[in-house]
Amino acid sequence: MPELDQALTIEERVKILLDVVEPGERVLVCTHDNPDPDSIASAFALGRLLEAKRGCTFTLTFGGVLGRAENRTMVRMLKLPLVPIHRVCFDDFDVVGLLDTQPEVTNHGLTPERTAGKKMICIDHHPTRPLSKEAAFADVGGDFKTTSTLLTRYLHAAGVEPDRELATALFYGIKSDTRDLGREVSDDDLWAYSHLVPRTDMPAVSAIEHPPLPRAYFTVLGKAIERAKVYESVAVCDLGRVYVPDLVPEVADKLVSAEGIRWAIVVGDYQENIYASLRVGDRRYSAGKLVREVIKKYPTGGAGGHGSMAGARLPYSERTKSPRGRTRARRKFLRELALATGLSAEVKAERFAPAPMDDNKPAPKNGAGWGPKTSASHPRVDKGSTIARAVDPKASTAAPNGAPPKTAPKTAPKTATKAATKTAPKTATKAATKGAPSTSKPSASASKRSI
Ligand SMILES: [Mn+2]
Repeated sequence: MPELDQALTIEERVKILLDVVEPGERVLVCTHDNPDPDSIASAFALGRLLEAKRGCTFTLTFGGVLGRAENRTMVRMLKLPLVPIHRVCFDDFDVVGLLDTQPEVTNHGLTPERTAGKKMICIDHHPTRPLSKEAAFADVGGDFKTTSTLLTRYLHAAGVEPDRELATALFYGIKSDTRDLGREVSDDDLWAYSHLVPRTDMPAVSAIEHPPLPRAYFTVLGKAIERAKVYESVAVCDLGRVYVPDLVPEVADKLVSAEGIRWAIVVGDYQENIYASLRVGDRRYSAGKLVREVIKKYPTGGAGGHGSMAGARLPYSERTKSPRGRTRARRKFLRELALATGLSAEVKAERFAPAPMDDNKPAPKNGAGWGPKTSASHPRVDKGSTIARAVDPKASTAAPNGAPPKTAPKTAPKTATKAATKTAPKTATKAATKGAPSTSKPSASASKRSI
């Protein structure tokens, strides 16, 4: 089928979709690998839509790992009938649905061999891929910021009322994909969100958003904060091995939330692949475009994403199979992604997080509080490195030399000292509050490493 004309109304699209599926056909609906809430919710919705309008039976399947604690809680609480793809017998189905990704993107289990002779339905809000027009039905691209938005509109147009579980799943799909509508959204996204509010189980959403976290999660988080480096406004981190690939985007989300960070780029090692995740907190940039540009050099890799968030998966090659080779490959990829943001290779690395406070020393007088420390309260200052060196395993494992950088005295912000003196605060708390504005911009050079 040629690409669906985006000028078609939702009613017209639904009609075309329903014409593609025969009554009673068996449908396999598939998310992308390591699915996010948007993919899970929209896949479930397509199954329900075809069940209601065509009397189809459907199986909801996913590839990869259901990693994020939020997503696991979502599936458990809403009793979503997800089946791992390795348990699926493809001969049992006439129709395959692919949601929130497209056949050409390699982040899903619907390989051409598995889907040969079956009708493909693809619905995705990410930019159109040329091969999607070969699907029996493809509604891809468009102005929707989530696939759940499209499916909410489909259900509405078809007169199918979602039950509480489905409505909650779709609501959470939209909420999480748009970060509470905080990212650029279309009128359709707003409509779908408000349409779902009265149908949603809000206590369930709250429970999903605050799930119990495995203790191993904190280990990874600690490691991430320890390892992360900052080049100007670009935070990068090689997580090394992770227990679920979802930790890579999760850490990227955390890093990009830091003050003064525009880009967060995180890589991790999971089974035979490098997982990379990019976040950008500035609407003038597109993480999706950047990652697609970089992945072009790697024919075995795949990438997807849009404005503020994107990801890539790159299998290790024969040449990079050894543990050292894997590390080298990851850091090379990380470096390429970082440089693609426009960063100069000459920029020096800083620690992402300041060194922990020393309990035995008095709190710094300049009101640094929990913010970035000046060199005086920064006992660990690593040797200098540019991004070129940071990707060299030797350089990155270099022991901190413990000496303050030569530039240190310059960096004690004069205004901060003055402010602190002028206002003559008697208590440290006051100093912290008053002095805060002068430290809101991280005193970068303080933690910069000298060559
Ligand atoms: Mn999505």
